Amino acid sequence: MAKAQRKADNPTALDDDRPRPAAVSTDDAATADRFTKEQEFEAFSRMLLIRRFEERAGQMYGMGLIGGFCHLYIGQEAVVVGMQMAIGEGDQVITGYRDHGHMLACGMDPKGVMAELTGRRNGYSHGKGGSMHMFSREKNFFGGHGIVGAQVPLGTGLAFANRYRKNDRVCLTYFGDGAANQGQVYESFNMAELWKLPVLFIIENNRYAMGTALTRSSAQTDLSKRGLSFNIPGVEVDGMDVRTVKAAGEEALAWCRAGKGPTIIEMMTYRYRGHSMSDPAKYRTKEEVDKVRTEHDPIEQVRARLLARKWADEDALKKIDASVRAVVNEAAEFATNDPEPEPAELYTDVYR
Ligand SMILES: Cc1ncc(C[n+]2csc(CCOP(=O)(O)OP(=O)(O)O)c2C)c(N)n1
Ligand SMILES: [Mg+2]
Repeated sequence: MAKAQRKADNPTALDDDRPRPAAVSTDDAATADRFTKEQEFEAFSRMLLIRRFEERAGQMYGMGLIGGFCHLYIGQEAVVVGMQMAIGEGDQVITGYRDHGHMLACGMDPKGVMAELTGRRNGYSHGKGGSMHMFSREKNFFGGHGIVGAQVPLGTGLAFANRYRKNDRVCLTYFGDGAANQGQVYESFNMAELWKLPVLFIIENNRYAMGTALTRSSAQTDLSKRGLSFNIPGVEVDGMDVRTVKAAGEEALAWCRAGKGPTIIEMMTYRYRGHSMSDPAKYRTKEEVDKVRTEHDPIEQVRARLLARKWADEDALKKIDASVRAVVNEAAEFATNDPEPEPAELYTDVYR
């Protein structure tokens, strides 16, 4: 099974004594997980796309261009990018409402995602779904689910279909630390292990469920152990380091593909922004957020390594940033000028 990345230091000093992700550093302690130059560049630009897209979505929300709920993924980018660097052709992804990063990492069009956020006709759901209701069969992205934990039985069902069709695919089922306390998660664990389904449960432990810290809501805060009574193994991984994410993902996927059933990866991560755009964030200090941002940022880690190895200079990295910003600008422009759906659209995609 994937090796646990248990780090000795406790940099974010929260109110439990669990190990915390390693600090931004140019050292290569995890030599086995070392990236090539190409992989570092790939990780850098893919994470940056999510970061810049989310920053722009936040601005557009503030301008009143995006309505409803909007949950940003800023801070957690290494999780989904590292996993997408590990998956194989045809593997599926399903997650909750904090889903923009997953869609972009799956290769969905930033224009279509942003246009859905602004409720326009060329959005992925023709402007009728918004942030939490986008799907792409083509890119194997199965949502985006607003009911906490709902994606877990759905992802298990996708894995059941894979098993039934003998197609060798694995369903990556992402959920949060808060969702890990949902009953349907454990019904899914039971069936997944009983039938040895190819499902990889990825718990994105960003330490909070809305305004509730994990330590306030959970008797067992080591979420990698949550499958033990079903005989599902799990590991805890530094979810701020894209290299350790990819390495753990590859091992876990090999486990699932070998017919050994489900497994769990608990990704230790952190969200910088509020739960949603309307979160006053009274439950944590600014210092706590700043500390993670300055010492553990997933993108800064890659930037620091690229510079230290002299694989890039500041200018080259600025150029990548500029090209990522151009993609995001184009998406924002499109999502602002694309018309709203025709009123007749109200009667399409409705099932009786
Ligand atoms: C069944 C259900 N209960 C409550 C809610 C309200 N709610 C929305 S998000 C959320 C917190 C979930 O936190 P977590 O699973 O840690 O995910 P994160 O937001 O941190 O990504 C809650 C309680 C909901 N959407 N669905
Ligand atoms: Mg959470």
